[in-house]
Amino acid sequence: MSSVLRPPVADRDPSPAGKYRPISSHLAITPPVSVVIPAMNEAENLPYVFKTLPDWIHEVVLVDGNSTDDTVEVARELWPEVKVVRQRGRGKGDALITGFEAATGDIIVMVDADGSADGQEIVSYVSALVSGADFAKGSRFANGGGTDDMTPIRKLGNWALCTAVNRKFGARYTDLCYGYNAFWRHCLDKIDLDCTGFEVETLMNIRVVKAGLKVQEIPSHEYLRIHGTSNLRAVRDGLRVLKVILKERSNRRALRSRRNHSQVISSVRGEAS
Ligand SMILES: Nc1nc2c(ncn2[C@@H]2O[C@H](COP(=O)(O)OP(=O)(O)OP(=O)(O)O)[C@@H](O)[C@H]2O)c(=O)[nH]1
Ligand SMILES: [Mg+2]
Repeated sequence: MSSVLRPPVADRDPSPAGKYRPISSHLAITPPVSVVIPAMNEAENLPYVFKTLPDWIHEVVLVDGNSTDDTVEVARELWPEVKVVRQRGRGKGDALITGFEAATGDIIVMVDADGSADGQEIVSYVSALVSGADFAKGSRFANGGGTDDMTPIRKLGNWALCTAVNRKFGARYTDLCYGYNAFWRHCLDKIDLDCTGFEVETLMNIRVVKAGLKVQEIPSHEYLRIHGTSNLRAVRDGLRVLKVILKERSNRRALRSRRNHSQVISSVRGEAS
């Protein structure tokens, strides 16, 4: 089966936080980087996922969705220092929120466990963050990105939902429902995630815009899931995404009218005094 990909700490430079670590031929960074991987029955795919992770990352947090296969054992075999956490509830959103809480790095990268993401791209995400972005958002439709995995109908759905988010929230996204993203830990305080399912990426993408964070899209290539079947149900999950968009929009309207209302009250008070 799998063999150890990560040498034990004693055999490598532990690269303590605060010290510069080279992450490419022309870039060295100090912030520790955590990779959060939601995984539900992905034992067969994990060797491909871990194989591409760069060795300069600080920690890997694997969030197990009560897998009934050897997901946890395989992860431990491949990456002996992996931090395994079990999610409390159900769904990818719940898993990611659990993983973000467990991660200790200043930078957090979210990577799917189905073998569709190339860990070598992490350097592009991290480079964008250390160059000033708050949120590095993967895009399969930005120049240089691509997908082997999406059917035409899913592309159409993603495009329609992405257009709705751009119109309603003033974003300029080329992709919406994609699981490969990275961000500084401080973003979590501003986006306050509260969802359970596949709508999680959409919620993040909306809330980072609402919070006025600096978002940079990173061209990314999505490969085919290697083994197993997708957990995503296009219609069910598409509707969940749409519901989140509408809810975030009405929250925004309610906030705006509360603000206008309090401005009116304070100007009336000002005139009266
Ligand atoms: N822990 C946990 N992980 C999950 C859950 N649902 C999905 N995942 C993981 O989230 C990642 C993305 O799920 P996929 O089933 O590949 O869905 P997708 O990438 O949106 O869809 P495809 O493009 O068809 O693969 C994978 O690593 C899954 O194992 C869950 O309920 N709990
Ligand atoms: Mg997938």
